[in-house]
Amino acid sequence: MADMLSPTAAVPAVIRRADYRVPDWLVPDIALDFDLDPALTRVRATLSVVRNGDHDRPLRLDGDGLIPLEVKVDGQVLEETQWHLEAGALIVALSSETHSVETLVELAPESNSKLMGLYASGGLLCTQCEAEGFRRITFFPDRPDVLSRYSVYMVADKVRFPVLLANGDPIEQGDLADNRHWARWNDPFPKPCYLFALVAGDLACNADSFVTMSGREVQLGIWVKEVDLPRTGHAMKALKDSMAWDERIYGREYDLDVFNIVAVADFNFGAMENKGLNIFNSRYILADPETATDIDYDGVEGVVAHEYFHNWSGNRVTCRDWFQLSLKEGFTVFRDQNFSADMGSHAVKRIEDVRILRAAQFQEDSGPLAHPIRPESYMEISNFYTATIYNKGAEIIRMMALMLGPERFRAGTDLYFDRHDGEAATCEDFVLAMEEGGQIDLMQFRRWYEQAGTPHVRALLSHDPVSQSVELTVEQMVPPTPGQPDKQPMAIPLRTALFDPATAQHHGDELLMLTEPKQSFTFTGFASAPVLSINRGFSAPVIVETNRSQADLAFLSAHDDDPFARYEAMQQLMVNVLIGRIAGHDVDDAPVIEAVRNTLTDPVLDPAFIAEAIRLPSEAYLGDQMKIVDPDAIHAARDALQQKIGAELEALWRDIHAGTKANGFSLSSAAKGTRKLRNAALHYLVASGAEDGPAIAFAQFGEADNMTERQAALATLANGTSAERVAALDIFYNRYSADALTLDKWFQTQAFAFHPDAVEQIEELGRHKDFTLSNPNRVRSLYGAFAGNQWAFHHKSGKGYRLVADCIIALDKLNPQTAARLVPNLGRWKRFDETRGALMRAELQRILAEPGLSKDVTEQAGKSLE
Ligand code: B3K
Ligand code: ZN
Repeated sequence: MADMLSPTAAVPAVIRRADYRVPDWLVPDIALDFDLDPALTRVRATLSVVRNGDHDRPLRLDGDGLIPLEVKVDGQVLEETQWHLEAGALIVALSSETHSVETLVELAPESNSKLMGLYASGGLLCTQCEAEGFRRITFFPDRPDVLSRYSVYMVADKVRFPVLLANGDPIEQGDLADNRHWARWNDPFPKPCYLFALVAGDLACNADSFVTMSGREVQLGIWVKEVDLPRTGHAMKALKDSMAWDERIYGREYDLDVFNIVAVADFNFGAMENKGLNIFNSRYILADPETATDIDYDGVEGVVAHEYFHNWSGNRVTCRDWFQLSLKEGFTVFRDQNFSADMGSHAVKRIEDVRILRAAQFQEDSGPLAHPIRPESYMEISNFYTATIYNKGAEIIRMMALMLGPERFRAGTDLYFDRHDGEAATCEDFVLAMEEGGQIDLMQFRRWYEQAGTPHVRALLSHDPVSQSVELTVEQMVPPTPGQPDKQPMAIPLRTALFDPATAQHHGDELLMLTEPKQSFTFTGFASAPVLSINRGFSAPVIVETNRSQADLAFLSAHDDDPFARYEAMQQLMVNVLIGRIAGHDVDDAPVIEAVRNTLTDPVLDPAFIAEAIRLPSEAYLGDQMKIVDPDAIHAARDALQQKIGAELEALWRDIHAGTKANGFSLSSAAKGTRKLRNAALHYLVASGAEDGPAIAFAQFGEADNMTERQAALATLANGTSAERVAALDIFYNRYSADALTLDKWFQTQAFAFHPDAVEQIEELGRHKDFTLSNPNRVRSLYGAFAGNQWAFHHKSGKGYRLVADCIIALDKLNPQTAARLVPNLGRWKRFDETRGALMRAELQRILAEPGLSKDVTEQAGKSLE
């Protein structure tokens, strides 16, 4: 990697999992004293430190950009010769087994554009510490296996910062002279410093309470700006539902007397599970029908649940080191996915989750940044909050839950929580608890933690009419990934059923365990050839290839009783037509059109499922099926099929659209499903080319009483070049420009749109007066969305690549973490033709040549070039 970098760039150090050592010093207690002010905050920290083991190594307290104004040991001020700084860390030699160490530093939160540590957002002061932000607040051993009890004292101006919050329980507060006031909070649960949080600001509270299963009353608060208070109801409901769900499903009760959530406008990701004081990106708290789509509502519910669930899977049991990140993230995603499924539709939730996995994680797993869910090394841990750690991590837990069944899985999680409560644990600890509590051998299964890459499974069914038996031959192959050229076979659980085409019945669902490179399974009692339904429910995160005909897939798309498999059959039917045509074959699209018609007219299907099933695979997913992605051919083929489905079934689309006109807003699953189907119908109707398409979309845009329908109509119009497009975008802007989250949708809808001048439009939007690099949501809405618009981003001129690279370079100077998130889009150059590949590489090299590039972007761009 060194030779990829410009001669001046420093190569960031590599941290390896194998190098783990227990901490030299522990910190059982810490007292923090904050004198808060956006321009100049003083932080005094008093640490009780205890030598851990028999060694004479000095105390090393991590720091990032901190200058110690004072260092005391056991109350005595040290001379400057008695301590020194090493790579930002404070090094102090200590003679005894225990000491009290005190430091004083000054911070300028208002100039903290990285949004890590203590920073200012919209008049608030707030913190973000995971993964390594605490070292930007005070000197401390910033690693998750150092657990401390925190006592926090804060002083601030009472007018600007009337509310002072921190982790744990409020102890006392009082007034001071000069309009200042103070508050003290204590957190009785020892925690790693990445879970520290404080917030100071002028906030209003949606206050509620929850009685836990043991009868304790917990005070709940969602803190937002006064004007946003009416938009917090959904988040509060989600919080209470999550608390009840975790008691019911996992037997886990909340432990403190208060639970607070604060919404902030400037946040690097979704939310943060700080103990007793979650801090959220406001987009995952605020929702009302005027501004939030159903997807936004579901996002609020899912993220509130996710952060709440971390109280056990993450906080009570935390991670020993950052290589174990999936221990808390994979498990917690699995928990939030199941919660959301229980709150709505299991079938639709599974389809949505698999779509996300395929779009984000499968791409990652087949590119230069592929890594196992428990990585072996990293340069910057912020780069490892990935779809692999989160979403593939959740799939690994899901497979264990499937193999064990609900009771044994629960026995495993009970053992895990009980055994490791209050500890910093490892992925291996989790697997051991599953083995012991669930009575299963997971020796081979552990490879899912070690090997990167999405396994390919080839399943071929052959029927012998004489013996009336079928043989299913299954082969697996795990592709090479960076640093892992050769792979061992995985343990892959495949839920399978064989359908009798005459009766559309099967003899039960079987869990086949694939453990060898190649295996055969024989089934008897089949006079005629059955149809194979495999990887039902997406039981394993693998790519399955079969020898099923279009007729088999059409059959399954109409009859499979596993909703995921039914959806999957439909998708595969569509993929086969599109990929065949892109390869120049004359593939008949009649089975697709018939399957869509049958699905639309099946009286027993749920509208939300129908809307999922009839959707064409995304351009990116089609690209993933090709060795070399051809964005233009994909776009043309998909557009043509969409137009054909639209035109051939035009009457049906019109009927559905007219018959689903909303009658008052509701968040019931039925109402949400109806809106989803209505929007899909509108989409196909406009795609059909019907002359009145844009007018119908424009009418929906104007008449809708909710953002789900309004935004979908806007998105549909944004794809074309109609006069209605311009009018709708203007109306939307004028109506919502004062609301940042809704204005993000205006940027995002245009960034996702298929428009002939997409790249120029993005360029112009980047210069818009409402665009800013200092708000991560805005950056993601424009450049993040655009980079996901395969056809536009991969414009053969390379203009799209240049735009995103320009953004990365400019943003890196302000906020490296968010800048680095954009880099992987440029990294899949091996999958594109030589011209595009060379253009992408050139942009990566241009980025790497930037002087002063962050460790975050250096790691991502460097690895992407390998
Ligand atoms: N644990 C945080 C993510 C922190 C990301 C730091 N780069 C939110 C979550 O996963 O719940
Ligand atoms: Zn999480």
